[in-house]
Amino acid sequence: MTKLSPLQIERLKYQPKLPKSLQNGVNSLELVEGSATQSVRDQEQIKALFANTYGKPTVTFKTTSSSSSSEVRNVGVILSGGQAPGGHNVIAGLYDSLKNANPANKLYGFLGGPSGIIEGKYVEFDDEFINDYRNTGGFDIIGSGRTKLETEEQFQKSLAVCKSLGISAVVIIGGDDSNTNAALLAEWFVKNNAGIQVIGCPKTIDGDLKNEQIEISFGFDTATKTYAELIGNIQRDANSAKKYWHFIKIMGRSASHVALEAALQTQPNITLISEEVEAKKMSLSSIIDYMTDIIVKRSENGKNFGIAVVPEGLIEFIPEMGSMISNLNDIMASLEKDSSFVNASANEKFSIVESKLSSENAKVYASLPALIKTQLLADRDPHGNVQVSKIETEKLLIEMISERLSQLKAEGKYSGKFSAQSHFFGYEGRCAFPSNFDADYCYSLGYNAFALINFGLTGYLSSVRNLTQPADEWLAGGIPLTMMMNMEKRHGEMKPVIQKALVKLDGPVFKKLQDNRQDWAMNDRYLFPGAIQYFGPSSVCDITTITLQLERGKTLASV
Ligand code: FBP
Repeated sequence: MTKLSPLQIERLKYQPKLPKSLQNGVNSLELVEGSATQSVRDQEQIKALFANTYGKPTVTFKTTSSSSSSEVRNVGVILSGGQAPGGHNVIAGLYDSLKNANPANKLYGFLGGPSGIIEGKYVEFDDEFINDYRNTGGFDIIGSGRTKLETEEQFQKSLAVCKSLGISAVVIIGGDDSNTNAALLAEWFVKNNAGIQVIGCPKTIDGDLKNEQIEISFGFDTATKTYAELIGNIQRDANSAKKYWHFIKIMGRSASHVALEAALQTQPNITLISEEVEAKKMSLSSIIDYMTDIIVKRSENGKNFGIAVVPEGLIEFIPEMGSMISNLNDIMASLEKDSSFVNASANEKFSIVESKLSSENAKVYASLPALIKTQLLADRDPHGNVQVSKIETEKLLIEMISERLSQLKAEGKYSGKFSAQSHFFGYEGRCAFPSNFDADYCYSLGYNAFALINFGLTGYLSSVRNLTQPADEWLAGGIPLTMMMNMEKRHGEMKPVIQKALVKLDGPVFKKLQDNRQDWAMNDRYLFPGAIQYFGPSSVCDITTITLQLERGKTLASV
């Protein structure tokens, strides 16, 4: 066996906590049905597209004193999309649940994401295999991928692979796009009498797959704590050297939950929130004004340093940029397949794109530095999204602010020094050792996924809630995936997709930032969260995020 680090050795021994209802295994459960559901929007279209899986009730589990036997089942599991801390524990929970229900049950892991089920690439798990991965970060147990499962051919191939392995249920661990795949596959299997159930698990560090029943997606807790540790360290450095402005872009493809949570944990001088930028219709130029104003004022107070937190998805929320990117996405759907475009030089590509964009959008595109123009043309992901992680917004802001400050200097309105460092925190947090919260939550989600399978459900998302209470009091159940869906444009066409939950500007989490940001801008109130702790007092090791606590109506002592 490969050599393990001391922390790995200790974490392998950690026994994740389960909600009380699941502690006696899935054979002593009773299913309680809630009321029928409907999709968040576009009900008629979603109902027509998901005729067999639409409108089902939410469900919860209750323990019974009697224990039933469970028929033998083979289950397949897929890790889909971006890595998020705790994925291995979802698989460990699913494995333990299924083996506890009937030791003859088998769990197969499809390799490399959804392509594994199409291509028939898999492994069968056993105790030894699973035990090496308990409470570890990463998705390397079977790998992940972003293949979109949507065509008849892919479904047919998936069916053939499942049939050959005797698989009667598939668990897809993924974010909004991957759970959209899960919903499509579930519907197709029912429509074609395949006898194969599909259950989703809410994963994504982005924290945007949530509603009343899904209080948070797994990975958000660990990733935000990891970024907060790094921001805190940089704040200490900035406050020591007092010579740099640090511009820190924080991952989160679309919603700003990650940046907002990391900011509440660290209290930097500037925090941009994409949803606010969109709601206030802030142009790029007005964002530069806002940031420059703080930089100038701090400089007047003798502080030529500071910290600015920028959400990864910002660029798409700046109205003129969002409109240009959406126009660009439509154009790129065909240009990406056009070899004369693919082989053209950078300047030729810019001209081709500008000639195809609407005149307003072409002007916006043309005004950007070449670096950003090139990054905007990078391949779309399989779901047709521009890959915002590849767009260096933090550098764009630094460049534009530098220009603005030079102008002010020339006008005699600024005499400070502006020296900036840029950072992008994303990959640093996606595979961290799961926090105790994520270790417990993920294990419970996986354990619960098998309970949903055992009751014959399909097209459901594993739901474990009441998460600000001790794990004992968590509530296990499921919600129909179609409940979270609406119609959106992808690759130039309207498609059914799970709606992303964005930061609510009238919610308590954003309000906490709003109430404090002026003070944090000028007076340095930096917090230093330090590294995630796994051993020690519960007040340090087991606390959940500020976002979750505020959204669940908790009052915070620390912020
Ligand atoms: P998921 O929604 O699949 O969980 O992925 C989220 C994410 O981590 C985003 O925050 C980020 O924009 C994206 O993945 C980057 O993905 P990739 O590394 O595949 O480019």
